Parts: sequence; C-alpha cells; structure tokens
Amino acid sequence: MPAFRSREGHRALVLGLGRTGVAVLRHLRRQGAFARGADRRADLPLPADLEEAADVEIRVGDEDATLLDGIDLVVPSPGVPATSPLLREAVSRGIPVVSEIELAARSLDVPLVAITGTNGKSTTTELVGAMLARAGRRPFVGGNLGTPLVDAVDGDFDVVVAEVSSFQLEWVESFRPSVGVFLNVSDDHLDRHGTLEAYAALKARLFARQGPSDFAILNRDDPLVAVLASDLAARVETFGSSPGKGSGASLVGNEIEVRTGDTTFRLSLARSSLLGAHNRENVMAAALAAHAAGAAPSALQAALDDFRALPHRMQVVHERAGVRYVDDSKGTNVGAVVRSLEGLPDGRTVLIAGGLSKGGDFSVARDVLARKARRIVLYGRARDELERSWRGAAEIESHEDFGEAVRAAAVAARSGDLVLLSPACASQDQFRDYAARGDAFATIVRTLP
Ligand code: UMA
Repeated sequence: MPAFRSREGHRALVLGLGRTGVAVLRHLRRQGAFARGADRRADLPLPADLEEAADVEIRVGDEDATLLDGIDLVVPSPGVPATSPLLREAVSRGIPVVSEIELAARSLDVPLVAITGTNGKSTTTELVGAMLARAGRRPFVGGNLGTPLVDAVDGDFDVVVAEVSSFQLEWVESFRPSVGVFLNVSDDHLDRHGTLEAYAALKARLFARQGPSDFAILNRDDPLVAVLASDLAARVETFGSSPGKGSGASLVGNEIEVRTGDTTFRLSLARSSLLGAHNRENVMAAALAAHAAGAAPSALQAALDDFRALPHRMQVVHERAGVRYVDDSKGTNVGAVVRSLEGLPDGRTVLIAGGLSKGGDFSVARDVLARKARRIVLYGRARDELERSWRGAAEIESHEDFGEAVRAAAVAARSGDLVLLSPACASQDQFRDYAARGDAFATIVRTLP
C-alpha cells in the first residue's frame, strides 16, 4: 500500500522489541518512516544498528502513555495482549493498531500462502515451502515459525509461505492470503483468548478478506474448522481421513488422493519419514496448498520423499540401553500431546510434562495417557495442576526442576520404552523458549551416567 511506502513515513510506535519488533523497526527504517521502539524490559539487549540509529527512538523499561504522543500507527508484537493498557489507550485515542503480518502483507506484491491451526503449522509451512522450491519457485518461508514476515518485503522471493498464529491475527484488516490453510483447533492460549470459540474465531480471520479467486483449505474432520466452509467467499478445498465430497484430499491406503478442479492425482506416503496420523493431515494440507499455489504433483512427491521431521517435534535425540529419548518440546498444549501419544505403542512411554500452563482442559489427555503411559513425570510451575488433572491415569511423580524430572524419567524407563518430552505447557518458567527446553533435554539425556 502506498501509504506504507511513503518517504514522508508514518510516526510508528513498535511495541515489544523481540524478534518481531526488531524486524519491524528495520523495515520501517528501510521505508523511511519515523519509528519509536518500546519494550517494558529495562535490561533488553538491542542490536547495534538500532541502538545507534539516529532515526529510531528507543524507550525501554517504560509503558507510559506518553509513548503514544505524536504517534499515528502502533505495531504491537504478537506477545503484547490486546488488553495491554497502552493498546487500549491507542484505540481510545483513535490511533490505528496493526499487527506485523498486516504491515508486511500491505507491502508484499507476491502470492501469500498462510497456514494457521493449533498444531502442525510449522511442519506444514516448511513442507509447502519445500514443495514450492521443488517446483522451481523462490519461496520465503517464515512467520510465526521464526523469521518475521516483514523480512520478506523487498526480498528476492516469488511466493511467501507464512505460519500465522492467533496472536498475529489480532490486529489485521486487509490481510488476504491467496491460499489460506486452517489445520485444526484445540485448547491453547486460553489464558489470552478466554474461550476456544474466541480463539477459533481469531484464526478464521485468515479467510475474512478472501475472494473467489483465493483458496481456503480446511480440515473437514475438525468440527470447529469444517463449519467455516459454508460461509467463505474463497474456493474451499478440504482434507481429512474421512471420505470427502467435492475438491480436496483424502487418504486411500498409504496414498493421498487429491481431487481439485479437473485434476486427480495420488501421492505415495511410502518413502515419507513423517509418521503419525497428524502428519498425514499436515501432508494433505500441504499438498493442496502447494498445488493451489502452482506446484505440479511430481514436485509435491519429490519434496515429500525428502522431507525430515523438524527439530523439537517428535525428534529422536538419543538412544541408550534400549530406550529412545524423543524431544517433542514444541508440544506446548494438551492437544499436541494427545496427538503425539496416539501414534505410539501402548504402555511403553514415560512422559515428561510441565512448565507454564496456558489454560485449557488438561483432562482431555487422561484416556490416551491411561493407554500409552507407563509413568508420568511432571516438572515446573504447572505440575500441581497437571497432577490434579491426570491423577489415576498412570503413575505420577513430580519435581520442581526440569533436569531432575528428566533424570527421574530415565530411571523409570525400561528397555523398549520411549522417554517422551511432550510438555503440554509453555517453557518460559525455566527456559527462554521451547527450543532451549528441547536442547536442554537432549544435553541431559546424552550425558546420563
Ligand atoms: N513485551 C512488552 N510488552 C508486553 C508484552 C511483551 O514490551 O506487554 C516485550 C517483551 O518484554 C519482549 C518482547 O515484547 O522483549 C517479546 O515479543 P514477543 O513475545 O511478541 O516475541 P517475539 O520475539 O517478537 O516473537 C514473536 C512470536 N512470539 C509470540 O507469539 C509469543 C514468535 O512465536 C515468532 O516466532 C516471532 O514473533 C516471529 O514471527 C513464538 C511462539 O511461541 C515461537 N508463538 C506462539 C505459538 O507458536 O504457540 C503463538
């Protein structure tokens, strides 16, 4: 949009100076816009280019309303909730608030494939990127999975594939992916969004601005996702294990059948290293999305055959005395843990769970835990809440410290078992993020006596 390319520029306040805020400040500088960056953390380390920039004003350790003085646009980081007093004040002063993905999308002039859902977003996003690359395209692959979307602006890409979170969809207006994918929805981030319905409604914003030339790719087996189909302006394609009607993808034995427009083709799962029911859904969604964005079936198959599981998602990090140690630290909500356990043999898992609760009903995992878990080892701040929810499903022990929990799990495991870190909780009570927790797990199990 021309307004955001103006050399006169906006007077923007960028709230939160983590990965998103830093990228937005750099983007605004490239656009010639004045930017004020603020973060409530006083001791925040900042990159030198921003620290020294004459056209950027940094205020840290400050959440005062004067931050809004002279400002005509606010760009909050995903971690800043809509209830933040500063955002409320901006709204009441009539200052526009836009998320980073909205800001980025206004300046992108290549097709956008956007993927949302509670679980499987990152794998699906990476797989779509790999399929498009195999088809000879130059994709940017990023968003919530790591590299902020603004980094795609003015880059040498001919298609953008973005993982999009509910946080990022809080402040969008014109965000319009040409291909939108909604994988599934289950309890997550309820501490921020309140109810599952409110959370699902935010994710559905992905499709709000789409038109008949766009694609909406929906999981027909997930009721909260499937229900959207009748209301969308875009062309709807569905995927699922259940037989589907109309355009979409279905599972036929060890193959995926894709029917879209006049085309029907099959992809074989025989050489794929992506295991488990949830990954078959991710593959179906990715195939539909990459095909909608122009990739031929041969490119989809080649990328699928080569694709490897991402770090911290059911990744085997060590094997010792017949016990496999599996890092699923990205399983930060109870739905993810249920999905991960479902693919495993009965009674052979020692589960490590805990960390920081994000709200939600942990008891939905009781049945699968009763079948799959030999023992549950809890750690961190949420351990008492988890214990109350899971008591009686399997034997439980509890430790404050993560390292102690991992060592206790190793002691409990027998040959043929899996020790699975799939925490159902965020990591930030003891770690920087889920990746640091997964790395700590791998280090501890590799150095067990
Ligand atoms: N801050 C404030 N005021 C507030 C809240 C936070 O100043 O009211 C400051 C903090 O002090 C901190 C900064 O904001 O310095 C952090 O901002 P952030 O939490 O938005 O984190 P970023 O580093 O910008 O990372 C964000 C996403 N983080 C969140 O959504 C919480 C990253 O997703 C994403 O990879 C990155 O942008 C690039 O797009 C992480 C995540 O956990 C992986 N996402 C959730 C998920 O996947 O479940 C949604």
